[in-house]
Amino acid sequence: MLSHYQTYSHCQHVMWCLSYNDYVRVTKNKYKYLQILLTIHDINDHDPVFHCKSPFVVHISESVPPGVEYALPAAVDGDSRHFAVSRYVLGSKTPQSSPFQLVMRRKPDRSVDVRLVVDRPLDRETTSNYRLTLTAFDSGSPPRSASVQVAVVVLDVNDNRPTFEFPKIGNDHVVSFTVINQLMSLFQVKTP
Ligand SMILES: [Ca+2]
Ligand SMILES: [Ca+2]
Ligand SMILES: [Ca+2]
Repeated sequence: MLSHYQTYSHCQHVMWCLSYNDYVRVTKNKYKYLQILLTIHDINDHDPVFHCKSPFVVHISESVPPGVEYALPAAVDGDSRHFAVSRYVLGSKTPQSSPFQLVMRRKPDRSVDVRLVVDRPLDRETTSNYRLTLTAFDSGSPPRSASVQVAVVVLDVNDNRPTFEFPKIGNDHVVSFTVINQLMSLFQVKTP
């Protein structure tokens, strides 16, 4: 009878290792130590998943200088490390070219830090929001993927002076000048 066993998870490419250890009776007075190691190999049967609302909204002031970073959501994957998320791609649905870059850093605990980096100066008066798509790919062949929408809202700062707008000269003004000219003519006639 095998009554003692141990389990190990995520041993490199193996999802589960089960080790059975026990003594089995061979003859009436003879026992033999038996160890059975079962390994269950992983396959890429899970998609990456983003556990956040879509769109994921990021507010960025138009005054931030290039280089400033903002945290983006990371995807999780139920498979072993061999088939987990390995890369991210940032796409843009905004007609204007995206002023953002994507940076991915592996942390000591093997989790990933995904960051949106401001690559060029922003101007709210030119573009006040950006619609981006963050896609996570795992290491399978072919890779499985998941996407989340990222909405960047550019916040206003007081970076514009007040300016005067001069009215265009249209028909109304032509009429006014005409009336003034007529009045001045009359005045000149009546003046001795
Ligand atoms: Ca996977
Ligand atoms: Ca501006
Ligand atoms: Ca502004």
